[in-house]
Amino acid sequence: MKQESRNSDATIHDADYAAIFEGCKAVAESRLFTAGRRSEALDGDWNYAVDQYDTCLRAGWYKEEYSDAQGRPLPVDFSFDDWPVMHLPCCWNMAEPELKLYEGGMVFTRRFRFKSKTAEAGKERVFLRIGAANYVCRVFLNKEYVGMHRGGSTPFCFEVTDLLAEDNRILITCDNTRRDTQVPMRNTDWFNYGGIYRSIELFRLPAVFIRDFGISLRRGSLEHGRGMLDVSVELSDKTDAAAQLLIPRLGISQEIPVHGGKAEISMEAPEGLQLWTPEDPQLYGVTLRCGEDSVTDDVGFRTIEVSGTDILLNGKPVFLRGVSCHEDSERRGKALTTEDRTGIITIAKELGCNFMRLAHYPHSEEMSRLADRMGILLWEEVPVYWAIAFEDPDTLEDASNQLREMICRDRNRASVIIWSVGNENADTDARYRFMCTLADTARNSDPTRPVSAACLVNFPREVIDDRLADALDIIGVNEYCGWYIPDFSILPRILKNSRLTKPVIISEFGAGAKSGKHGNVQERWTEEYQAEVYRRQTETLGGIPYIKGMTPWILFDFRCPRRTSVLQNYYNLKGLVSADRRHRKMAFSVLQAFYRKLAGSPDPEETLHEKTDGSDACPADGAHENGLASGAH
Ligand code: GCB
Repeated sequence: MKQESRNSDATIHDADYAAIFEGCKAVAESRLFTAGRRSEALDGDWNYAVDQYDTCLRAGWYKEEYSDAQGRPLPVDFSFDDWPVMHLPCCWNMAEPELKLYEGGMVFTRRFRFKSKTAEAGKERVFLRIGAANYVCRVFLNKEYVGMHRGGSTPFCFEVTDLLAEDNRILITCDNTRRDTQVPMRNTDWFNYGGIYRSIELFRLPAVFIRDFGISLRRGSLEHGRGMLDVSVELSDKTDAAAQLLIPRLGISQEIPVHGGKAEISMEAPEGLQLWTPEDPQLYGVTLRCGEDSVTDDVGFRTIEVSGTDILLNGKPVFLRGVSCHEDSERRGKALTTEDRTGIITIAKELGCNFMRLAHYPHSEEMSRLADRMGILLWEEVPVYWAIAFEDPDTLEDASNQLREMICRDRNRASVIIWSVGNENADTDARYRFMCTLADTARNSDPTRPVSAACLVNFPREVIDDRLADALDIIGVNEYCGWYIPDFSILPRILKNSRLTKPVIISEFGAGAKSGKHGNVQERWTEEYQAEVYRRQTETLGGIPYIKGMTPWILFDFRCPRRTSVLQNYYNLKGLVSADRRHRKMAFSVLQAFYRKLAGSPDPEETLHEKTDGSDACPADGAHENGLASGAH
């Protein structure tokens, strides 16, 4: 038992100081449907202070106590308005040179004015939404604790109606300390950017509002005609109401009866519905009205399903010509601009892709909106990466919440076709249970999309036999034959030994190459070596009937603290394109030619030669006969 002491001081002695800030957790169920809603952004200049020792929480800075009960001035350790300024959203590592490698606690605060649009109490409800903050985030408004959120990549909301005044101070603590029980845990192969790096917004809503709204084309329904549209509605309160669904371009105006705050209806898709495909990404403006509330979204209609070893898009087999991608920019970290994201998809399309794997955590929702518009299929993933604390129930709850938050956020996006529940976890009993629970969670939250995960190969036995495959609809496989596994000849044997009855996506293969470094195909880190790995990989994988897609690692070089060799200079160099997005390495053309051939596009060789200028050229024919170098890198 803890011994009481007469002179203890909670601000310095209390080891459990954070316990009182664990309540009011924002979770997927407290989300808001925000599409088509107007918001008031709190983005902009915030005062900030590095708070390595969590003194803000320990000493209650948010209470702004400048004097004691008798009005005598107190010494204070903070000065909000005089603190330096940072423009949010951003990754703090990119904001100031001295924060480049900072991990830990940070306090952000600003003042803002807010004018209620109605004098009638209870008429207007106001919610704060933060697009993403890495990793533990706590919000205080006008000296009161509002709530907290765990997880670095998904949005979260709090109702702040009763705390708002005309003049407000908001204070947010954000802690990106890596911990073994978090998702991801301490060890990853990407940079742990800190900060509130997606928008901070206020939404004004009516007393009863639309919390969630889903609309999709039912899988399997195209076989029997025009397909069925499934619509679901969730209101903020358990009331009865009549909602109205409007899709003007399809002539739909449909009343939806809501009972106890929920509704689910199905209707036959109208004649003239044009299915969404990557080649023709048709989107329809969809509005849902209910009482005083209304939301609108741009939605594409398509089905995605698995049949035997096939992946069917709109009922037809599709090969997923993909590439993996991190959310990372040399200049902005994870806080990419619309232009950055559009540029990424444009380069993926130039590569011949119809598919991208957004690794290893939920990227901004803007990415899936752009993919909807630009026509690219997506794999979205939660950061259940490597050695998660699979035995820890709190870790499972955290992972499951991140998964639900991602699904709620993006389930109306036609581009998103796969939910991935993790990457490269060792096949233990605890991990099996943990991941099966996540697979079930994904299916319960969204029965319309297949579930996958990137599994490891059993190299000693030369077979893909991860037990998790049983729980997946599509098996993702990471293999680095030609790189971490120098002997390439093992790959055909693995593929032959693996008797897989589900579609497989080779979710990773690749090799490192320093942009502009040339040599022969046996010399690691040269573009020639990387191109040779791509040539051999595509030759081998292209001939395996159960392989229905691939997302080689990776589109761009990315920041990576584990990679300290002078050559890598804290970057992972497996990109097909340099980190500044300017230089396409030779392997880019190899994959591009392969994808063009698969897509039945004009002669890839010709295209290749058209583009060739010395540095982008492929090595001479027959180069691969030389084989790949062996030995560890
Ligand atoms: C992997 C991981 C990925 C790494 C990559 C590499 O298997 O899934 O996150 O970055 O290998 O480059 O080693």
